[in-house]
Amino acid sequence: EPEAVPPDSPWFTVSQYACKRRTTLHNHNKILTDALEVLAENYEFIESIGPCLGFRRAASVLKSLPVPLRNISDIERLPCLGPETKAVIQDIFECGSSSKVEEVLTDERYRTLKIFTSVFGVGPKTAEKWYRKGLRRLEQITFDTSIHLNRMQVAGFQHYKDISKPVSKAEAEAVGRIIKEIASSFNGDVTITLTGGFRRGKEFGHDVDFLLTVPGHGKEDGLLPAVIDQLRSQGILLYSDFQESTFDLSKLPSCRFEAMDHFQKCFLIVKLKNEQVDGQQAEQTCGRDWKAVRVDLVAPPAERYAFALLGWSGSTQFERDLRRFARLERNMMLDNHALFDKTTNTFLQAKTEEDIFTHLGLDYIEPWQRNA
Ligand code: DCP
Ligand code: MG
Repeated sequence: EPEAVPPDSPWFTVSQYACKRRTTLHNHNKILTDALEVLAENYEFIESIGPCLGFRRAASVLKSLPVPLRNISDIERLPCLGPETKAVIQDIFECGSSSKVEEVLTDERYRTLKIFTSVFGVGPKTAEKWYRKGLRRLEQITFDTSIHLNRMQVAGFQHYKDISKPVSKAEAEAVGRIIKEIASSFNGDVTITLTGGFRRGKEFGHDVDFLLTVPGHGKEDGLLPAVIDQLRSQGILLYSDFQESTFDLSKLPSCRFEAMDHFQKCFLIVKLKNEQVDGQQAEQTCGRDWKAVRVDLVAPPAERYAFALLGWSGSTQFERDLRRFARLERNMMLDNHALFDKTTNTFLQAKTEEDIFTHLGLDYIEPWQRNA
């Protein structure tokens, strides 16, 4: 690890906005950020959104530091670190661990909700409901006949073993080749872009996210249903949830800028054969030669590509702060579809992510520097 930097060094001028920081995957303060993220998650489970975001923001600030924090006095100059965060950091400096975090980690409710929410389709609300019924283990859920599982959850339990394993970069690329080949037969001009964590340089992810675009107005219509049909007829579609586009340009000025976007998209589980993955032996896993993988496909209109790409590349904390920065510092509204300037009442057009950063008056941050 690099030496500690003196407190008058320029890196101590850290912005409160993740979009003004460069955060690579090299986290010099992982012990601290892991601890803070446990607390954030615990608050998320009890639906205390304020404290949850506070701890996530604090962890994000620490992830951007080029050196490990060594001294409690170093944190005085950093933004977004509240008294609770400081107490946790102090405990870790003094005792090697935080009693508050240890308490959460052994808490039955936290541990149970952590397990339940690890199932595809199960959020904190459902997990909480099951917990209150006295349920503690996944097997109890599948055997409890009074519990109604939706289609997504059924698939989540069915493929739990596979989709709770991390997806490797090689597996993500193999999925990309399959989708590219299928989508190209629908439209030869289709572009497939790997987004999400893999675009930020991660070696592993919980799913694979792709943006599919076709040049020309409305040419993406029907693309995803065609891809889904083809995956099904190849016998490699294990689950699909297709969401038709609700994107309407004429309604844009009045539309609410929100987290979920309105593009045509689908959430899939596909069968990935070992032989399709580079460098993977054709070994048999649990007596079979394939693995179930979670895949998200999004097909925005071509002229929305830059916004969709920026929005789907993450990290979630980076996205949150981009929007917060636009709103509070620029009087603009940013979402996955558009950037609206409230001062001039105009939409700002963008062909590339760089264009959007320029409109916001921000230095360009590369995808691999967005691991906030
Ligand atoms: N995203 C977002 N807001 C949401 C959901 C997603 O801004 N409510 C964006 C940010 C994410 C990206 O979409 O980075 C992809 O979502 P994932 O949940 O797949 O997140 P990652 O790809 O970053 O992580 P993982 O490696 O776990 O898949
Ligand atoms: Mg992802």
